[in-house]
Amino acid sequence: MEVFLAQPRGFCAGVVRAIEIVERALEKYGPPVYVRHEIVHNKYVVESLKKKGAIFVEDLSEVPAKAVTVFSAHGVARSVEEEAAARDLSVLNATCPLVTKVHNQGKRYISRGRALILIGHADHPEVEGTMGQVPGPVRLVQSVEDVAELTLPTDTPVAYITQTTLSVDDTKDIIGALQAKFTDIQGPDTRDICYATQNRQSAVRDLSKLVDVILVVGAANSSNSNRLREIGTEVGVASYLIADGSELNPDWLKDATAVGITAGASAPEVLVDDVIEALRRIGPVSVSVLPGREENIEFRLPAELTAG
Ligand code: 0O3
Ligand code: SF4
Repeated sequence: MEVFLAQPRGFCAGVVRAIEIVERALEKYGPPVYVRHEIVHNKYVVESLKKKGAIFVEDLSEVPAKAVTVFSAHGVARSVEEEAAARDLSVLNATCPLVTKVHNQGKRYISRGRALILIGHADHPEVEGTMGQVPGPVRLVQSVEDVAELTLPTDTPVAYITQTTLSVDDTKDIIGALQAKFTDIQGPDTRDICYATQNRQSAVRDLSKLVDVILVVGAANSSNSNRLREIGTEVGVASYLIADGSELNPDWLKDATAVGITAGASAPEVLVDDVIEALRRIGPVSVSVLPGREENIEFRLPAELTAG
């Protein structure tokens, strides 16, 4: 069995930064450190940090007063920031700078008097955070059909922003529908889908040309990982999202001679290794890494974790 690894795959700069914030907070302040929501959408990462003393909560009411509290990479609404301030929590914000950039764009558009449209998935924490960061109503659209249902007059000055982990292709279609509907519309110069999402989607397309089956390593609740699996399926390659090697089903490989592996932005490389090991238990494999775009983006940590 030939195994091809997509490049790039796995951790993005925002995920590396978010995990490092929790680790450094544990070193600097000692456990426990509270984390609101999974720091990134990956059980293995969350369990590893739990072992080091992190406590994960969904609601700040579960955090004792004054405790060190980290906001996850996906961002939070202003109401969450306000609640943390009211409860005197010591906050470290691990929101990815590229998510914060989207928040700031939204605020700018609203301050210029535009009606704001967010392209994204309902109930996703990043969308909840972005909707709760901008001071004004936000209309959420998830599809071209949703655009048709928007009741705003078509000459209303509007602006759009997007979730960072969407399908590049679907988003192009939705932006196209918005531009066709509204006469005065603005959007960010480059779409807000982040570099890591775009690079991983383009790498899985390259991968799909060589393989019979695609395995995407990532969590079921990880938006960017789900998009990678969808792309594989759309181009006609059987594609499966798996958390680790234990979820590999040998039946998927019955007629396959070449298997492609990629990983979502929140999936650590040890889990890719674990999937390769699971393949080896089925039969001999040779592994090669595809050529792909190099990434060298790094984000700075919050100052309080780097000083002294
Ligand atoms: O947003 P998504 O569900 O893809 O989040 P993950 O899986 O934790 O990956 C990191 C991406 C992120 C924090 C938002 O851009
Ligand atoms: Fe930031 Fe993009 Fe990674 Fe999300 S996927 S954490 S926006 S770099």
